[in-house]
Amino acid sequence: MGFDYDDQNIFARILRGEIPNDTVAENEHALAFRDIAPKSPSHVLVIPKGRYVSFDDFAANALADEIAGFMRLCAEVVAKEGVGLESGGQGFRAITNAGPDGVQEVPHFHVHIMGGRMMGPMVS
Ligand code: DGP
Repeated sequence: MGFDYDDQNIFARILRGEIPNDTVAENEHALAFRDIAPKSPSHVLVIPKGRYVSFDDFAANALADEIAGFMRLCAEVVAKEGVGLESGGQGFRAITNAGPDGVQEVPHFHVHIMGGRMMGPMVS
């Protein structure tokens, strides 16, 4: 994979079962679990099971099946959380932070799916 990956990052440890998580959904390629410090009534993190540091690493280097599995799990999460437009929900925000300027804390690619309230301005 493209970038240096730290096997001791917290999400790698969650994937290995070393740290518990509140799982929302899972498939062959991805895991979705509740954020430990939720910023909205529904705040779920979706991570690939592969060793990808950030969005650009995943986008450039993941296999098509991994990308499809990841995206389909995102769809499952928004449906399960009742926020997806396809299932009559009010909508949500899906964001990913990358690197220092993106204020990425955990160096394993993840998307935040946040819903259950109206979001504020996108950039802060
Ligand atoms: P960021 O890398 O800045 O996109 O955000 C990382 C998020 O991960 C942050 O919202 C808090 C969450 N987080 C950090 N450690 C843990 C953990 O051990 N368990 C869970 N469920 N979430 C965590």
